[in-house]
Amino acid sequence: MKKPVKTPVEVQINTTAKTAEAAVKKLKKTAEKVNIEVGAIDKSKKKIKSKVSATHKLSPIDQALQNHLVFSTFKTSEAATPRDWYAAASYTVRDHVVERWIKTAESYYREDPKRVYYLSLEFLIGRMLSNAALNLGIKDELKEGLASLGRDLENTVEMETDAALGNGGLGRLAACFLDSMATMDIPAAGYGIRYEYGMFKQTIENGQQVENPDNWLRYGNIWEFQRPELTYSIKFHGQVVKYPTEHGEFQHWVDAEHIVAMAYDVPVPGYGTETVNTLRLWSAKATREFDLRHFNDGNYERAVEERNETENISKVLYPNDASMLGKELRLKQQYFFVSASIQDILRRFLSAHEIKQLSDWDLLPEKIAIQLNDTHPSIGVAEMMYQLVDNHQLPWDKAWALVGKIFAYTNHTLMPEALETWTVALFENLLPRHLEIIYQINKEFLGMVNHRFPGETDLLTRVSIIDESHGRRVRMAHLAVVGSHTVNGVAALHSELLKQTLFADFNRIYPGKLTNVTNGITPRRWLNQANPALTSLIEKVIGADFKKDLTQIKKITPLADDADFRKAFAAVKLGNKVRLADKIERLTGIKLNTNSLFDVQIKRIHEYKRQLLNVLHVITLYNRIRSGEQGITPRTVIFGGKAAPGYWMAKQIIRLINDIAQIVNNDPAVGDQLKVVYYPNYEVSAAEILFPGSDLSEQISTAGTEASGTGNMKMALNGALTIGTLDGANVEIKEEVGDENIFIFGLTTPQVAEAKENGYNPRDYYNNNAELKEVLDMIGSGFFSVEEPNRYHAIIDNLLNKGDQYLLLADYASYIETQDKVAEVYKNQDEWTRLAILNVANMAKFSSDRAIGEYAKNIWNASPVNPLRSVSNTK
Ligand code: 26Q
Repeated sequence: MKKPVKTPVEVQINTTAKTAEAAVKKLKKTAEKVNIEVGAIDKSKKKIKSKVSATHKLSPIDQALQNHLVFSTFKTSEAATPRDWYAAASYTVRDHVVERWIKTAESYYREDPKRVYYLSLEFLIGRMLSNAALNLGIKDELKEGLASLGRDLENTVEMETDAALGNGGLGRLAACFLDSMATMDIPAAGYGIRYEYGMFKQTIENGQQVENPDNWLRYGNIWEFQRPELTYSIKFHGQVVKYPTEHGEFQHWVDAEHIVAMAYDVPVPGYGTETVNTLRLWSAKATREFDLRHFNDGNYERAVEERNETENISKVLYPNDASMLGKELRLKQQYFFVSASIQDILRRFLSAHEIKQLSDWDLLPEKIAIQLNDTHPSIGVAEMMYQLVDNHQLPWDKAWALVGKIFAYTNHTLMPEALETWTVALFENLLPRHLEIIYQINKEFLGMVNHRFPGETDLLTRVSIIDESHGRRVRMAHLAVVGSHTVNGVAALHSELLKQTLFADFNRIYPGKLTNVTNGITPRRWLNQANPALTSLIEKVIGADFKKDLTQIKKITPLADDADFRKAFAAVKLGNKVRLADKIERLTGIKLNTNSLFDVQIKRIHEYKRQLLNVLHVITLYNRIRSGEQGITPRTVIFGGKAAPGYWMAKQIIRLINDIAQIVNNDPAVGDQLKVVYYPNYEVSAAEILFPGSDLSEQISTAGTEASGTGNMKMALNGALTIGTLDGANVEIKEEVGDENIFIFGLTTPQVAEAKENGYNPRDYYNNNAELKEVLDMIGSGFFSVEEPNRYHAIIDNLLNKGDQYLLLADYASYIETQDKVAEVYKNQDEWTRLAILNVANMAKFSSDRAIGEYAKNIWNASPVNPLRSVSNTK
């Protein structure tokens, strides 16, 4: 039997037809297919007509650009600055985004699919205009439109300030995942904080890092939509009162301070689809009541002060990426955004589903999945319990059963100093009710463990959510593991190590809970947008499908043996090197030889990533040149990356690199054979120029320390060869490209562990390797810091006398030998190009689409909803 069409307007939203007639025709066809009443469509022809004209009112792009320039920026084309043109272009593209955004929201509302919520303290998005235009398929039109008005697309997109709401890998992964979820039509949303100041801007002054505030919102943000009506109240402090009822003891959180979270929505357009998902970022606002309290007291100043303190919560991103620091404000940030997000998630669920009885709540895990990006949002486990038990009066056990089906947690590090713990005292003061909830979770968890593993008291101590041995601290990773149904690492090796070390006990307690999803990167930004020349070369030979389905890129494999293709590929690489060299000259004044090997290490500065090992190689080369060695392959060694402001040793490493650059770059004996560059303020927009211009990708962390790495994938996808250890995703890159197409060196993870167990002595290496000894002596004696010969004493002391924690000396010889091989292969440019092509060809696995596919299938149980396909026929 045919069902009547409930609201014909709902149906017509799906149409892309440009006229009412075409829409009606199309709708009738669809209606027949899905077995709904066709007559109703004719009856609502008038409504359809107005809807069609409303949805297709967008003007041609050149006209829209002109209109926006005048009406949105209030400038004539004579008076417009490049930034005004950027604004006009953004408004123009944004109009196209908004149209699809509404359709997407409507289709999710209609279809009521299971939704995925990605909770992250960081989203390192970078620029949006170029990416939005690309994903919407209107980049060429935009380019032409701008050109017809005498403007250049490249210069226009350059005016946009990066959205740098993240530190590094973890934040950029979140951004790549948003792109993939939208592209794959997954009904997903990101939740985070709208930091007023993102990652600091780095300048290099006298060779040293200087941090400057990132006032990214100074000129406004065209890509966000403030939602002043969408607010939630967030509580801090206060106390818990307990009172008995006939159903047992109840707890109430009272006398708390209230802070308002206000939503800002950022569109996330998918590539080659109508889907536009939402990234919802929360901003802290003081409440009105808050103000009035003090105003009424006549204490105006106190009112202003409190207002500022409150709004500080979303003021600035913590620029620390590898060590946990116990700042109260950081925990406040975490709870602030998690509470707002979970309230928002539950509000959406409750507005779409009628909950009449307890069993109706069983629908919750069928409709929502929450992914925790590291432990930073793991307070969400306790917050969900709080919402369900205290606010919605669910029995504890029922609520806990639901929580266990909703959350999943991704771990991004094994480094002990990065593991999040908070003192019980801080928790008690800031979130007293949540501490009680955590105690209760822990009590039941330990009860279960004790029951299953009787007598293993050490086990209980080790896995407890409360660490009793370090002055009582809450272990956020344990809370995340206990509260999640799935825990994943981010590369095969990392996940294996999680099972064997950090979470070995949990792997015993919850067999099967630990799993792996190897990271990926979005080919839209990291190939198509960053490297248009390589993209069009590939497109010419295999078509454009690889952008949405990176498995297609394998098809270029045979072309590695095609001399013409190699020539074209090498020309593209050279073009990208020229582009990079120009940029570097503008930034630093250093002129580069674009025929030299561009050897690039760009990532956060950290001892475990071993920028210092790279430095040792640079000095080794310098010494060989000075000693008159012939036949050295000319190299440009490029470093880039930020050090956490409080990480003194990382800052010393930056300074050392710059000191070395001064000496090497100005030594007439060196000439074109070696140049050292420190690329200042490495950020997403810089990465888009650096990756395509690289020949050699440095991925040289001590085996067992880098969870995955994603720069390694970006480099290889842009035709760089990797020199790396068997660490993180390098292991899988090697598997994909083959042993002959990657330069692997150094100790393996078990060898590193063994060396440490057997009393590793770095001095043995120093005494037995003349080149190494010379290099270290030069640094230690002030060869690169004549004004202050002792400047790098601590670095040398660490390596020679303090145990060389990351085994640089143990890996030095192997690294140098492998670099020599690299230099040899590079001499044969044609062979190098062949290997580079094979690297690109074998990157299919490292698309974030593949990663998201695995999350959706194995962890979220989520399916795509395409706003074009979805038709209201079920409800
Ligand atoms: C924690 C507590 C308090 C303050 C700050 C932090 C904090 C913030 C950021 C701790 C860690 C981070 C960032 C970690 C990170 O970027 N990890 C990287 O994640 C990538 C994506 O999975 C991996 O590829 C990298 O290997 C990993 O280092």
